[in-house]
Amino acid sequence: MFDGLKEKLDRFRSDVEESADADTEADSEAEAEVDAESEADAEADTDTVEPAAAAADETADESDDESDGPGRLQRAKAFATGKVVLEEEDLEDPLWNLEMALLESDVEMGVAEAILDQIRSNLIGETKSQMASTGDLVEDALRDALLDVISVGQFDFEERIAEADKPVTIVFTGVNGVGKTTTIAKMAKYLEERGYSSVLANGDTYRAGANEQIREHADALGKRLIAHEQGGDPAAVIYDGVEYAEANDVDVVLGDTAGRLHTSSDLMAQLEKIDRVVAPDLTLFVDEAVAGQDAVERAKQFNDAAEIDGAVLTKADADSQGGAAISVAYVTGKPVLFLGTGQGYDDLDRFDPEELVDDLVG
Ligand SMILES: Nc1nc2c(ncn2[C@@H]2O[C@H](COP(=O)(O)OP(=O)(O)O)[C@@H](O)[C@H]2O)c(=O)[nH]1
Ligand SMILES: [Mg+2]
Repeated sequence: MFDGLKEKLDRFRSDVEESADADTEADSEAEAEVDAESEADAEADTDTVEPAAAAADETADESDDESDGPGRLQRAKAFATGKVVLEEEDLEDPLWNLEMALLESDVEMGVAEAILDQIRSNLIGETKSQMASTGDLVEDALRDALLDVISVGQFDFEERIAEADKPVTIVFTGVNGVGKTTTIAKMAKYLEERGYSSVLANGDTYRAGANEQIREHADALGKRLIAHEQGGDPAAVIYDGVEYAEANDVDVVLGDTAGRLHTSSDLMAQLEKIDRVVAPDLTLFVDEAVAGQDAVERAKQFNDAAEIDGAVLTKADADSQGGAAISVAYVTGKPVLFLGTGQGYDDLDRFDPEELVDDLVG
């Protein structure tokens, strides 16, 4: 998952390290001048985190590169006192490369800019009282910046379900083929494992074969399915699902919808009607992680038409870019709550921003 993005983020780290090291080498040729810049380089040049007192000696002793010598010692002393770490010029090229890499990974433009701004303000002129390697500093800055954009709007889904009046109605929206019906089946299993009963309601009355498809899942999972004839009113089906749940003490109603083009005003009118008739507790937008920018754009449009509470990104198992996973929350203000990671019923993972960032940067 997101391996391509991981590589690109790692490249940023080595870019900054290299650019800081290149500075140091240039300085060591004119080693009489130990100025603020080389102080920064000395700190940036050391890869290990060591106690302050030992740092000056050890860095000089252990290093076997061409910058050994008095100049290096002086810089190491500067390093030990913990001064300015990195300068804007050290970061210019790496940041440019990072921006290109993020855009290539389908990270939305505004999101990429937010990430860069955050990294810039974290790294440039940063004074550290404790020593850390350039790599560590870059890693921390990346981590903070990513977490900031990824965790927008996060809430505890399970807590929300636990605290809501029952039945809780969850409606799934999104275009055709992205994995709504599969996600509903996975969600029924997910809820069952946490002690919640559920009923499926097939609001996809549009597509031929939709009833049969969701019925297969319902049968496999031992869940009740509420369905009407093809061409029926989706709001009425989900409404019936809620009535069934109320009458039978079922905890959660999982409402499917037809996935047609987000540009279809017809469909959007349908979602509005569902909103009015059923007043769902949660509306979850489903799209494919692999769709990248398109998924981000659709999330925005669906959220505008029938306000969503969160998103599920499916097919993350096939996505190496990660652009949608990084961008959707920042762009819509609504959190990504789950990732679909395969076709099995167990392949639904709670989206945990910290875990994802650890995975991407760690
Ligand atoms: N690899 C993978 N395939 C998925 C995932 N979620 C759904 N699919 C597949 O995507 C296809 C379309 O899914 P479906 O639920 O019918 O989409 P819907 O039209 O939005 O209801 C099916 O073949 C699913 O098995 C996922 O997380 N990973
Ligand atoms: Mg479907």
